[in-house]
Amino acid sequence: IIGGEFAPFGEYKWFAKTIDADYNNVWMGCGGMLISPQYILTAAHCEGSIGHEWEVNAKCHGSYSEDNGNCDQPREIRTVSKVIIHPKFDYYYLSNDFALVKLSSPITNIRPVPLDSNKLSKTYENGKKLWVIGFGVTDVISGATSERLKHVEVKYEKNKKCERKYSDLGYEIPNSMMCAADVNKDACQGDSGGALYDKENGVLVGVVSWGEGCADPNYTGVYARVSNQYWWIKRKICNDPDKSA
Ligand code: 4AZ
Repeated sequence: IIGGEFAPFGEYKWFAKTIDADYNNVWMGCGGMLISPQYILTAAHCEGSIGHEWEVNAKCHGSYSEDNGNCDQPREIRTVSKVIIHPKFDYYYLSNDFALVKLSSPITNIRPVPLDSNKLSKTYENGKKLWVIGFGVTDVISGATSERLKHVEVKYEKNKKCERKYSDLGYEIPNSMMCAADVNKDACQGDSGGALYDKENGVLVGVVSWGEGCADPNYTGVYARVSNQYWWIKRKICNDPDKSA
């Protein structure tokens, strides 16, 4: 997260991150969101790390030494029982950059984040304020990431306007994507799979996906648009014969 602040403890308990339990629970470089008791929504291009373990509950994220007693809830760690990559995910264009991760057992003490089921994000005007959340790069020069969860307020940018910026690189911004950033505020490497959150309405509207650089005024951060694939997500989870999911 570029230009952000530490997220208050407990604000995004549904936020999750990839870890490797075989290596001291080291962070594996992607984020995700608990969207039902047993499913995490993340980015398909995080494929390399999403099959390891997941840690949910941002209240305690990265607060091993600096929580000042705020971390009164145990972090929830689960192995993965299934990974579902969106069938139309395109690694070259990064279109439909969605993956669903089924956890080995449900998480019952954390409320999942509601999804944008009403195509709310399609009604946004340029400048609509949203929040990006993650542990990714905070400084482009040093490449440093954050031990503690960060968030930053960014502004929505309509696809046409965003696509114009990317036209010199020949990149397209189809409906399955959406854009948001602000001056010196953006998602960056390591924020992938994390959340673009409409705090006003309490819904998850995007998944951190890609962008040319970070906080570059010439290129806006790009997200997978949740409302575009809401029914795919819903169907996959609801059709899971395991009813606790
Ligand atoms: C990445 O590499 C990445 N500025 C994610 C988001 C952005 C850039 C890079 C957006 O995961």
